Amino acid sequence: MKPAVRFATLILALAVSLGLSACRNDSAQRASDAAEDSGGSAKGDFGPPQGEPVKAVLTSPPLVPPATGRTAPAKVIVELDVVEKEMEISEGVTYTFWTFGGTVPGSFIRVRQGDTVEFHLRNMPDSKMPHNIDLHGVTGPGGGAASSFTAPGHQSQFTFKALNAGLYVYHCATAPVGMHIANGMYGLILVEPPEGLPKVDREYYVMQGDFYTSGKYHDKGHQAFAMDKAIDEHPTYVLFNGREGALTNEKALQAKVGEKVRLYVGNGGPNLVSSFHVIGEIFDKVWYEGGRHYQENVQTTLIPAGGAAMMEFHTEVPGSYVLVDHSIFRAFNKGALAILKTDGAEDKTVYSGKEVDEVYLGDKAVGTPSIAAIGAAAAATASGKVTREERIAAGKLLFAGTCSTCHQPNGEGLPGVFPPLAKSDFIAAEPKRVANIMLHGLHGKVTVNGKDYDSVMPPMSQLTDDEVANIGTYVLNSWGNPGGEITRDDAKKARAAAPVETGPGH
Ligand code: HEC
Ligand SMILES: [Cu+2]
Repeated sequence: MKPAVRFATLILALAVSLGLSACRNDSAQRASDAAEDSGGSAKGDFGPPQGEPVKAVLTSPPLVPPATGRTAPAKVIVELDVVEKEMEISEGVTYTFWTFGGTVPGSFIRVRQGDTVEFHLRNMPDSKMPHNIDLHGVTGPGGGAASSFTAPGHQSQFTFKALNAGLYVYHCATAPVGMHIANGMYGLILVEPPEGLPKVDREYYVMQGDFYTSGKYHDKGHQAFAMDKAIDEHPTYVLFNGREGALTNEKALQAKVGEKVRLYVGNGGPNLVSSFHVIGEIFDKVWYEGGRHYQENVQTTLIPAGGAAMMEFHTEVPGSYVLVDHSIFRAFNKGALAILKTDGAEDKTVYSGKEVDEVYLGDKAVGTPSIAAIGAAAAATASGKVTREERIAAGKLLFAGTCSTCHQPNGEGLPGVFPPLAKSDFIAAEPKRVANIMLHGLHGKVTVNGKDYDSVMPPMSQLTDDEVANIGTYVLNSWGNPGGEITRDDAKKARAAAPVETGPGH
């Protein structure tokens, strides 16, 4: 090697190592380095609390309290109320939740490593059950559970030092523990590392839970807790923030293009492990398992029942980003779906455009009429006075989410593949069998408006009788079909009946 070349190589090597060390000065990187070995709980005691006691700011989901901003250990007072209350779990479906702070998940608690936390748990006088709290961020037997057992109308108090930094689940641990958790008794407590977390533009609090109701998914009215389903681990609903649609449509999470977003995501369980994913985003960083190390460039992160993770991403292009449990039937058939709506200018060099909403979301898309029409029809049905118009309005939305992918939003079908429902002579010949076709599917040769189809429509037995009635009535009253009504009774009969026969004779 000639000296000049050798010199250039040296300069290059220097530049590279300088570049690297510049990157290491980034505060996030420092946090990560510190996490190489933070010393754990043995190094987490920064001495006695200093200054006046501070009252913790608690927030309801999806909000997160501001950073503590403290550089010394404090005494922090947390006051949390247990409230048993009836709330909607889905449109037109109610459930008696047991909550920390009146919400599912419970209030978000934020403290700093080394803080001394004086915890006050109050159980409302109108509660029917005793409750307690086990915080995974507590060092000590039961995580506070034994010291916090609280009868209705009573209050208890205990104190702990937050020795480990991280994102921790808290939950009720009163017997039967599974039932208390299944009813919504969980939340998150963030113990910030001493140097704090890197600054971001938005922080949100999302928590997954699985729910077990006496009726099926979308059965309307009040639903009781189903212990047998919980033991079998067969949830009726899998939800973010305790309600189907808690974070969609007008309640979607918000961000702007060019922002850095951090999610604090917990999983209350009681049973399922979440394969947490955001459709259309890649997590720049995931503090997996809620600990102090991060992984970069992650598509899907596992969040165990009773566990949590923090993740960060940067938004480049506008649109709706869909938070799901990628065990995907949970997202589209049990409710585990939320939306982050990002506004701002397009960048066609990053993404050419065309919204994913329609493809993925059907009736859950942002901007479509709210699913309130479905609730209105359900309420009317319950009172025995549902009108054809109410059924049609609800059916239209359900059709969009259930049938339109194949038969198309305008009912025209796709030539040679999916027969038309519009002006269908097959429907006109026997309108009531639409209910049977929905529930049992259809296969074998059918002729619709002079064209033959020999394909398979899968059965959609997950639909409730009401949903079948709504969709059926909508189809009969749309696109030049003969009109009429499919009633709940028709649906019930169709469910019990044999599938429609096709082939010769039809
Ligand atoms: C996965 C695609 C798919 C979905 C989703 C689907 N269908 Fe079908 N549907 C088909 C196919 C394919 C046929 C024809 C089956 C055959 O060839 O035997 C069909 C046939 C029909 C027919 C009879 C033929 C006609 O055109 O009149 C009706 C009525 C019907 N579907 C209604 C519905 C309704 C209502 C829904 C929503 C609840 C629905 N379908 C959802 C694929 C689908
Ligand atoms: Cu409880």
